[in-house]
Order: sequence, then C-alpha cells, then structure tokens
Amino acid sequence: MTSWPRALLWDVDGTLAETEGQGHLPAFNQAFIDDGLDWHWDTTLYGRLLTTTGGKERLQRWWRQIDPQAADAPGAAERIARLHARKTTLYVQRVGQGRVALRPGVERLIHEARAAGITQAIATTTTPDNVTALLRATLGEGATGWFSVIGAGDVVPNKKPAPDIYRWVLDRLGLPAADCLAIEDSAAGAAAALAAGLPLLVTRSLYTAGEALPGTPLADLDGLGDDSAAAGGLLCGQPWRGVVTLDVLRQARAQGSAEAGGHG
Ligand code: XBP
Ligand code: MG
Repeated sequence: MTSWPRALLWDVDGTLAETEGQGHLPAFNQAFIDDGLDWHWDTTLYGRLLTTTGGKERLQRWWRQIDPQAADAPGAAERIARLHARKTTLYVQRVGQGRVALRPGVERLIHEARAAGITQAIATTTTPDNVTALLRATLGEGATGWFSVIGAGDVVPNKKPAPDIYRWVLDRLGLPAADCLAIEDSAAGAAAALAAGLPLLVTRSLYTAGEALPGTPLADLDGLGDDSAAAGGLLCGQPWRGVVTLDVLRQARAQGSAEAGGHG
C-alpha cells in the first residue's frame, strides 16, 4: 500500500466535540418547551436514547415509548419533522454562540493531516447544517472546504450502525476502505465503520465511555490527547498512553498488519 492513511473519515457527534451534552440535548429540551410539550430528557434518559442514531429517529422512538397511539397517528411524522427542525435551529444557534468546543487533539490532528496532504472527510448521522455550523464556529469560516466529502444526515436511508454513510463517502472519495481511517466515538459508529471495512480509531466520548464495541479497532482510546493531557486506552490491543499523531497511527497500522500476517 502507498502511504497510509490516504484519508481520515471523521465522525462528528462525540468525536469532534461533546455535541450531545453541549448542544443536542439542551436543544431538544428547548424545542420541547417551544412546542408546548411537557417532555424533558435528562442525561441518563438521553444516554439510553442515544443508542438510536439520528434525531428524528430518536424522537420517534421516545414518542412510541410514551404514547404509541399518538406516535403513529396521522400527522405524527410532520410533528416530528417540525420539532426536529426547531431543534436544529436551536443547535446551530448554540454552536454559533461558541457553546460547543472541539475535543482535545482534534484541531491538532486535523491540521497535521492537512499539512501532510491527507484527504479528510466527514461521515455522520447528524443534519448537514449542524456540521457546517460546528466546523465554521470551531475551525473558522473556510474549514468546510478542508473536507473533500461531507456525508451527513438523510443522504443515506439507513443511519449508523448501518455502514451506508461510510460507503457513500468512500464512493465519492474513490478510495478503498483499507486505505483510510475512520475516527469514531460510539459502538454504533464503530459498527458502521467496521462493516464498511475501515480501519478504525475509537475516541470514546462522555456518553460512550462504557459501551461494548462490536469488533476490535486499531485503537480504543479515551481521546486523541494533547500536550497538556495524554490519551489512554488500548492501541493494537495493548495498554497505551500518549498523543495520537499520524506517526502513532501508522505504527499501529503496521503492527496490526504484521500481527494479521501482513494482510490488511
Ligand atoms: C450522532 C447522532 C445524531 C445527533 C443528532 O451519531 O445520533 O443524531 O444526536 O443529530 P453519530 P440530528 O455520532 O454516530 O453520527 O438531530 O441532526 O439527527
Ligand atoms: Mg459519534
């Protein structure tokens, strides 16, 4: 293989930033208030609901849980769409106000990959407007242009854990999965990336710290790490602490391939 990775495929929610707690959850709860609903999701409940990816799908699951008849009555889908549109507006506002911050090491690794001429892309279940808002607010106005492909939201019918969004992005990049690296925070995201055949780095977020992964990634860490605080976890199945750089990733990939008998 030529130099690896040829592309980094970034998940957004939980991976780039702790968007769920800092952005999505407060936006959902405010949207409920604005719509005159007495719904309120606390962090424990939200943690359970997060196993359903996609905001509209999550709303539908919740509604079916508390009032199945109303959730499937005529007009229910429109109500969900309206609630979700309001939630997106509120989320984008919060992001624009600087209330969602990138996780440690994210900006550093994005810049390192840019300097090395490595292609970067986004593969997420979240709404495209949310992605644009987050990239602009945290990395600057032109940052959306740093990503050759942005795969987001409803462009594929089946959201993670289905591999569809990764296949959609790989198709547009014109790259084989094995030449790329997916960066994910959750079990659903990991399942999607692994099913698409991607080497995978897991950087667990607050909501996904205790999740069981559906397979074995190259790395299973609690973050990417920075000079001020190293990341920790497993690299090639071995305990590891440090800062995730392209060199660290390349070495892990080489070791993983050697252990697999030189394949992959
Ligand atoms: C993240 C999600 C997203 C957000 C909400 O999953 O499930 O749905 O919670 O976004 P992943 P929308 O990080 O695996 O992509 O409300 O815009 O759907
Ligand atoms: Mg995620």
